[in-house]
Amino acid sequence: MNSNNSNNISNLSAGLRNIHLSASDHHIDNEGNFSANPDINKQQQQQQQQAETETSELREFFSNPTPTDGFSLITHRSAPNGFKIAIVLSELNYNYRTIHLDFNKNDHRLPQFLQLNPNGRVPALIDHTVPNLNNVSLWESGSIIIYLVNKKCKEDNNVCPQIWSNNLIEQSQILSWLFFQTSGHAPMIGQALHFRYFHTINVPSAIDRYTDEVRRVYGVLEMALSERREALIMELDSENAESYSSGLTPLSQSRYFDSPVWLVGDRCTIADLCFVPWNYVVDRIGIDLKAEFPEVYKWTKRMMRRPAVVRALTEA
Ligand SMILES: N[C@@H](CCC(=O)N[C@@H](CS)C(=O)NCC(=O)O)C(=O)O
Repeated sequence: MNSNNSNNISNLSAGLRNIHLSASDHHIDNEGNFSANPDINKQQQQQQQQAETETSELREFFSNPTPTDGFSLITHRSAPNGFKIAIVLSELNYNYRTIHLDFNKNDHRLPQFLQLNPNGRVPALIDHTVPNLNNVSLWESGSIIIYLVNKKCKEDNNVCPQIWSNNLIEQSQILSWLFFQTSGHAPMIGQALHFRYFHTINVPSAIDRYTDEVRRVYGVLEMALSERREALIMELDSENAESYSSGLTPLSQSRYFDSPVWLVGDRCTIADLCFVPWNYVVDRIGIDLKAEFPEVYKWTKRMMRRPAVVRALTEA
């Protein structure tokens, strides 16, 4: 595991705070018409040739003997999906090394990398611990997370880790949130970030469309967590339940108003944890979780204090 990073600043935060617009790949003429920069193809070819001769963490990883222990997590310094895997590895106490891919050096197009992940994106994970199969490669963050919790469960004689479940109904509820995160949450924030910071022309309607969709998704989470909160208060604060139900006393007055609530069951699971790295960067698209989605904010803050999450966000 990367344990030499002793400072407390999250790499994810540092990476995302450095994102900037690149203006070199488009051209606007005197009348304001947009076109691809005529030199762009030439530039790209030159960059590609140069990239092919460069070194990088990933190239070094491939040119060295394959590790025989733990996991190798291939990610990027500002990739929330990579931090999701680091969090789960860390929660499960698995040892891993991190290899940072460099998109500027075309690492994602390397044939060896495409063999690990045909989609050419991060994260990819290699499990070096499977007997007789030194390299099991995994890709798609949701699928990697499911692999890891099931592997741990098997290793512990079918006693599932706290962040997973061996109850079929609970499993399906956890998976619903995990799939919702990977298909509805992450891609919408990704697109909102893209149109806000990376797209070559300013398209306000696209920025609005994706930012609104992210807000809708947070509305779904806020509602789910608020329902858990209400149920918890009604159960634990039963002597005041009638007063809360009739609206005479606001729920915010309950001493359980800040108690932990989770998406599934009464403990933190991968259903919750998979949202953390993206919640952490959503202020970059102008969403203020604390003001707009207070339950999501409390829930995220609680998870950010978990030692395994702190380790993953600072070390991966
Ligand atoms: N569905 C994939 C998404 C992977 C993905 O898009 N990763 C981002 C980083 S968070 C990436 O590699 N982006 C590079 C690009 O878009 O070229 C997963 O969950 O693993």
